[in-house]
Amino acid sequence: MIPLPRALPASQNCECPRLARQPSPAGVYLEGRNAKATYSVARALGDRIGVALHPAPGGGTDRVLLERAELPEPTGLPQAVGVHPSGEPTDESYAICPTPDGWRIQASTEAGMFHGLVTVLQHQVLARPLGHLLDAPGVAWRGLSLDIARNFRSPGEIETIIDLLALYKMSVLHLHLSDNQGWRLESRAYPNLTSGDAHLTRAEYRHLVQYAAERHVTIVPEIDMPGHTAAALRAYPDLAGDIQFPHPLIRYLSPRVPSAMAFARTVLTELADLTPTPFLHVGGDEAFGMPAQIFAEFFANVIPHVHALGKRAVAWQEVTRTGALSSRDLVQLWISDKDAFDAATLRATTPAEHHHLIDLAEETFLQAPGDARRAAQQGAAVILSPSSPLYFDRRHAHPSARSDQEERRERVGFPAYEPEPLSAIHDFDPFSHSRDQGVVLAGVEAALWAETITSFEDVSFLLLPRLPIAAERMWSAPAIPYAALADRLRGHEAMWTTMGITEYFQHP
Ligand code: TNX
Repeated sequence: MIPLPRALPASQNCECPRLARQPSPAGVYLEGRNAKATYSVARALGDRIGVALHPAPGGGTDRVLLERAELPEPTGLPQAVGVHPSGEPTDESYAICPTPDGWRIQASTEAGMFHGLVTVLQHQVLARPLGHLLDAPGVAWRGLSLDIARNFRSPGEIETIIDLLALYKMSVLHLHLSDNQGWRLESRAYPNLTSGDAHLTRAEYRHLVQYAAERHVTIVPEIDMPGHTAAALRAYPDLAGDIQFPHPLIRYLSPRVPSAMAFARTVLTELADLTPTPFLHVGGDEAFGMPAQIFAEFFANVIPHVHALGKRAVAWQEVTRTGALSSRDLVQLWISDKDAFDAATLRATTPAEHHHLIDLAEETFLQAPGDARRAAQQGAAVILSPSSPLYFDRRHAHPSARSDQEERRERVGFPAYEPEPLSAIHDFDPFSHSRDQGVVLAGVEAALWAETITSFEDVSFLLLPRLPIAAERMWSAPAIPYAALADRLRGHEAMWTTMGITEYFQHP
């Protein structure tokens, strides 16, 4: 099972029988007085991975009894570290106890009951005996950031990704909704943003928020500003005012252009109206060529606006340089030493007309080493997304076991990143990483950027089997040798295939 439960063996005073029951191929029967909502969602997830979940009363065996109750004994596991995306501390723990005719799942919250059911569903596919266990996550914010701006993903494809997140007990889908290449969420006030381009309608976005919430996944939407906004400036050229940008490839929203500021505030207001949960991601990365003072003015306006909407901001690490964030907000750290911006090499390999652009980019990257310290000083907890090893838009280092995947392996992944093996993700430890950085941990997010992606198959090839490996580290499951994990991953391929995912990296 992935993630591996954190406290497996029954404790001494547990009344659970010391047996481990074999899952039945015919599926399981769900009972529980208030389990109706959980039942329909879990059945839908079961259907996706090929497990039949029947309503009670059913057969005499293979009954799963869902019980909302305080756990019968302390799990011995500390409360998850970090910030839950609901904004409230949330108990996600559950216990499973084998009974004469099946299993009993106990949890004090819907989220815990759902995780328990997912555990049972996975066991049905893996056909391994399931005994007594206690389980709870080690980190509250367990996320995947998905770039649907560079290459759009349909609602159905996003649902599949949400199902994968639910299957691996992750809690956040961060949707990168806008960038230079496209704006992917319908706006009422600014309809030209999406005209002619593939995008989510407001109704589709609302549906996805609901679909995710039912699976205990929170969508954290991102409108990336003030850089990465060329798509908005193409749709509404007036937003540029009379700003003289320092390079033809540089565009940003300036707080000194009134229409640009009205735009930023309005699209965030619309986003807040569509999003019932507390966090809105406001971007803030790579605003190349934007004078520091003007960048700071932008966020001095935008962050209080987010707060006035009743929301909390998440921002890329560059925003720590503005002083606009408060302790309610979260900072996402992404720049790894390993992928340091190498201005010298870039200058040597790019035409001279772009050298000024490289200088401007270098200016923002040179400040990166101070961002974590600034986040800590501002009392903002951080989401760890170090590009190494958590950016999944990185080529796989090892050849695929299937030679017909080699073309894809060479093509997909950001070319500037050195390819990495799957074991690099398995070696990532959020707790030691946050200690090294001297920050307060909010959570962990992997990220899949889409510059090199042209299809859902490209997505699944970069995502699997990396996602379950990362999920296991986010859950803080006991670390086992990588070889054993690689073995366990094999058993999951059947679930992905049943879900209709045909292209996952066939790790050697
Ligand atoms: C950096 S991560 C970016 C993205 C790119 C990504 C490629 C971040 C905040 N900005 O715009 O897509 O690198 O991996």
